[in-house]
Amino acid sequence: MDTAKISVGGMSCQGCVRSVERVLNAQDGVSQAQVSLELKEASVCFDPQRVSIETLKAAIRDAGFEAD
Ligand code: 9UX
Repeated sequence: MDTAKISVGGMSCQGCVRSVERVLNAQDGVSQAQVSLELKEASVCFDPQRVSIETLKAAIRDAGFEAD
């Protein structure tokens, strides 16, 4: 498992945080995703054989947020 820190933009409240956590945790290959509103960052533990960071960023963007 690798851990990635992904900058997440566009989150205004804890509801947004839960939305981003939900989409990340639903991705194949993600074992655990936690999002901080204060840090504007997602911390994602994932299996790089099963999912790429680019795919995780695309999922965040599909949910209506920004990812870098
Ligand atoms: Mo909070 Mo985020 O009411 O779109 S869920 S602002």
